[in-house]
Amino acid sequence: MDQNALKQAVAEAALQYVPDDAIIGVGTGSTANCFIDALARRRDRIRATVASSDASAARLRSHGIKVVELNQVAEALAVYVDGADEVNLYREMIKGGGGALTREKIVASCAKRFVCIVDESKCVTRLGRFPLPVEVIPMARSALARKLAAMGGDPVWREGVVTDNGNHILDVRNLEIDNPIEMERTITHWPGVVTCGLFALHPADVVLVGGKHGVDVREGSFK
Ligand code: A5P
Repeated sequence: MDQNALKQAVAEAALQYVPDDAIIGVGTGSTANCFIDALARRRDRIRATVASSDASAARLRSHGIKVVELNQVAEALAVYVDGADEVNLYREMIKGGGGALTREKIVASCAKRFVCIVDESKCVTRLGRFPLPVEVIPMARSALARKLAAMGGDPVWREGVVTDNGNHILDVRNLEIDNPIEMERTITHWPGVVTCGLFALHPADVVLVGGKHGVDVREGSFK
């Protein structure tokens, strides 16, 4: 099975976590795109969606799926479905390879449940091989790059990329992520950081992993 087929398999499997007549959160990236395409078949059973990026909103609308702003939604979203760049056994993730990390974290935080959909290449025992994206206010970029370097990382400005929020992204290689929760807390508290791509304080509730033997469901506590 090629990687795209694995992404489609987990996207299909995620549909069972979508209740009828609900408002749901939808992520960003190639795996989330597979989920959006699968969702299109049952568009009549969805009340609305909240998208984590302009790109996902456009794809949802192209399928005739209703998209609303998060500010229009007064209730908790039933579920948030999204991919990840890396996920560990504790369901902690690195996200933001597609640059949508801030909106992803916001929409995920408004959902009752985060269902992460990945192919097996994203599963790691230790986070950090994938460069950690950090969204920063443009005027703070160089100062924050120095702080990330002092922490042991090698930050690289994702030049030419402006996020949907008008900000810049630093991709940080070679960080020793011994404690993802602590690192997320530390980086997020620096003035000028909008958010970092660690999703450890609020990890996924369920991870669906697509492999050659089918879809593996990971949930429950490991800690
Ligand atoms: C988008 O900003 C990211 O967080 C994506 O969820 C992540 O990069 C996974 O994308 P793919 O499904 O394309 O690998």
